[in-house]
Amino acid sequence: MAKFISYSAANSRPQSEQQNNDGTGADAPAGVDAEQASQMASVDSGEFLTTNQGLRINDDQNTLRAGERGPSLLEDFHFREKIMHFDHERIPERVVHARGSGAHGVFQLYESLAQYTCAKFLQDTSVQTPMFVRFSTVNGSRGSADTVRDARGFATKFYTQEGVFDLVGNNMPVFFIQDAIKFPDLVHAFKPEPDNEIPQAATAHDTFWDFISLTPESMHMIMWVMSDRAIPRSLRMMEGFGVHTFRLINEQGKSTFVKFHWKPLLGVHSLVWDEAQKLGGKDPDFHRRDLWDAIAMGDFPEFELGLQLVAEEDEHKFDFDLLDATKIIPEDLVPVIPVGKMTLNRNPDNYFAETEQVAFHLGHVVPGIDFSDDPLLQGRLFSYLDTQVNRFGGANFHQLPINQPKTAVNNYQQDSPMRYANRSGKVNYEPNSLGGTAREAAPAEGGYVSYPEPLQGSKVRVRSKSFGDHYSQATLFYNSMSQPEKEHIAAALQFELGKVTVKAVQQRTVDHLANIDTQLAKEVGDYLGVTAKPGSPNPNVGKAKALSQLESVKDTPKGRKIAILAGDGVDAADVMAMQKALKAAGAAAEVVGVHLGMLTAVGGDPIAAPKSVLTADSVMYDALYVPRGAGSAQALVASADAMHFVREAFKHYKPICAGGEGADVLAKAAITAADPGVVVIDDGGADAFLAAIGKHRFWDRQRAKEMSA
Ligand code: HDE
Repeated sequence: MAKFISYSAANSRPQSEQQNNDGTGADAPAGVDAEQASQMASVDSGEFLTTNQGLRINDDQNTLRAGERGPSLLEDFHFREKIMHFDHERIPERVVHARGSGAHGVFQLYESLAQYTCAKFLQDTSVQTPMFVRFSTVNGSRGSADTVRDARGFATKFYTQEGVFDLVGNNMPVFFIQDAIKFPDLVHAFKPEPDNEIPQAATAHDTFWDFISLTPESMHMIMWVMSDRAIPRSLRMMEGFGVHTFRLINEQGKSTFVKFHWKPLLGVHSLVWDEAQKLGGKDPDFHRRDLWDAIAMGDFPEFELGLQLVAEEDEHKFDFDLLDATKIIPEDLVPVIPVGKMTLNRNPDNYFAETEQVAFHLGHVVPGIDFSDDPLLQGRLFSYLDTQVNRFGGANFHQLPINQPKTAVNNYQQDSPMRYANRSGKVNYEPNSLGGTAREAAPAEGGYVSYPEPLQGSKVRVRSKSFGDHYSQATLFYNSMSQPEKEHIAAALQFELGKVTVKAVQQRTVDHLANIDTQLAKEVGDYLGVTAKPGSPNPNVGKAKALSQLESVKDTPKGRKIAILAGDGVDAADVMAMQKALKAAGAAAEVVGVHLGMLTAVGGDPIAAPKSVLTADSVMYDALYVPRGAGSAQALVASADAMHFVREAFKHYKPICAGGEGADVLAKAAITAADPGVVVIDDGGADAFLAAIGKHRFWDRQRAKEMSA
C-alpha cells in the first residue's frame, strides 16, 4: 500500500512510520502506486518542465497569441494555470507574529522528571525529541524589519512519542493584559492606525499609548518592552518564557504548578536603539540572517529548558496571583531548575512549507501537562485553533508535514478543504463495528485525562482582587536594572511618548510611571514637558535576580561576529592570526574591505574581502578589529565610509582593537587605548580583545554619548 507522501525533509521520519487515520498508513490517491506517489512528492525529479497536470511544456517564455504582435489567447491553458497559481500563493499572514524565522532542532532531557510529570519526553533521558521553533516579532507585517522595538515570539513544537506538545511563549515573561477579552483591543491599538495604516511595526504612536494609558495592568509589560529586551542582539541570545502558569501532572495524578523558561547558553544580549533603527534599513533581515548563518556554519544555538515549580498547596503563598499573566515568580523566590536542552541544528528547506505553515496551539498537549485557570491562557486555548482555520481555509492544517505528529493519527474526522489523507471503507463514526479497530485509551495506555481540578463558583464577569497590584512588579523590574539599562528605559519612553501627539495621553502615561518610580516619571515628564502627578511607588520592593542583562554571560566571544576592517596593504599574517584566534574562541570574523574582492597584502597572499564599507556597516557586527599594515591604515583613513564605520562602533560601545598601524585609524577617529573597551596590540596576542568581546558593550565609555556617527 502506498504511504503518506513526504513533501520535504521536514517530515523526515521514514515513510513506513507514517500513519493515517486508521493507523495503518494513508492511501495515495486511487490507482497511484508508491513509486508514482513519491515522484509526485518531488518537484524537481524530472528532466522536463510540466504543467500541474503532468503535461510536458514546450515553451515557458511566451504566451500563446494571435500573430507575433497580436493579443493573447484565452485558450492558453498553460499561461492561465501558471498565473492562477501565482495569484493564490499567499495565505493570510498571522494577525500577530506575522514576521517569523524558523529552525529545526532536538530536545534532550537531563534527568527524569517522573516525580512531577508523566509526560514521556520529560521522563526518558535517552530520547531526543525532534522540535521545530519559530521566533517572531509581534506587531509588524510579514515583510517588516527584524530589529524593531517589540516583544519576540518564542514558539516551540515538540514532536513527542505521545503526540505534539506546543509551548508557545515570548521572550518576555509577562503580558500586557490579564484577560483574553482585551486581546483584540490591545492588538488594534498597537497595529498601524486604521485610517492611514501608519506606522508599521512600531508602538510609538497615539493609539497604542492611548490604550496603554487607560490599561494600568500593562505597566509591568511596558517596562519590559521599553527595556533592552525588546531589541535583542540575536534570536540566539534571548530568553523564552511560557508566561502562564501551567500544571505538571505525575503518574499518581498529583499536580504541580509550573512556569516554563528557555535560557540561551550564549547569554542574553541586546542591540542599542540607534543600531536597531539603522539595521531596520541596512539589513531588515538581520535576525533571520544571523540565525540562518549560525545554523549553516554548524554553530548551533542552544537553549536550556528551565522549570519553576510550585506545589499545589503553595498556590496562595505569594503576594501576587499565579494566574495573573502580568506577574513573574521572581527567581529569588522560586529558582529556575534546568531540566534539558534544545539544540537548533537544521535550517528549514522551504520557508513557506515550514516556517509559514507551522501552526501552533496551546491545546497541543501530552499527558502530564495541563492548564491553569489563567484567563489569558484560557482565551488563547480558543484563539489558536480558530486562527489556523482562517489561515489555512479549512481544518486540515494538521496534515501538513510540518504540523504532523510523529505518532499515529487515528480518528474519524473527515473532509474539509484540502483533505489529503483519507480513510477507506464505510466507517467514519465511533463507536462502530463495521470496520474501524481503534478504541479509546485508558490513562495507563497513554489516554489524555484532564486534571480533575475541583471547581465551584457563580457565573460572573469580574477580575479577582488578587490581580489588582499593577505597579509593584513594574517597580521590581525597574529597580533590578543597572544604571545604563535604566537610562535605556527612560530614553525609550521619551522616544515612544515623544511621538504621541495627544498631551492627555502623555500625561496619563507619565502619571502611571510615577507609581513605578518617581525619578523615571520625572525624566520622561521633563523631556515631554509634562509634570507627573505625585505617585506612590511601592517602597517595599527591592530587586530580583536574573532580570538585568548585566548578570548574563559576559565571559565568552562565542556566537559574536567581528569585522576586520582593512584596505590594500594590510598585513596578511596579522589578519590570519586574528581570524584564527576568533574562530578558536567560537566567534565569526568577516573582512570588510575599503573595496570588495581581493586586498593586496604585505607578507603574504592577497586577502579576500567578501564585504566592503559600502555593503556592510558597523551595526552588523559585535566588535571591530583594525589590523596592521601602513597601506591599509592609510586607505582606511582616506575613506569617509571606513571612518564612519570606526566611529559608529565606538558610539555603540563595542570592543575595538587595533594592531600596529591600525592604531593610526583609531587616532584619526579620536579613539585612544585609554577609552574603555579599546585594545591596542603592539606585539600580537588577541587575549585582551577576546575578553573585551565577551563583555559585549562598554557602557562606561562616556565619550560615546557625545560622539556623532
Ligand atoms: Fe498569541 N496568538 N495570543 N500570545 N502568540 C497568535 O495564533 C492570542 C499571547 C504567541 O510562531 C495567533 O497562529 C490571544 C501571549 C506567539 O506561529 C493568535 C492572546 C503569548 C505566536 C494568537 C495571545 C503569545 C502567537 C496569531 C491573549 C506569549 C506566534 C497567529 C489571550 C506567551 C506563533 C497564530 C507562531 C500567535 C492569539 C497572547 C505568544 C491570533 C487571543 C501571552 C509566539 O491565535
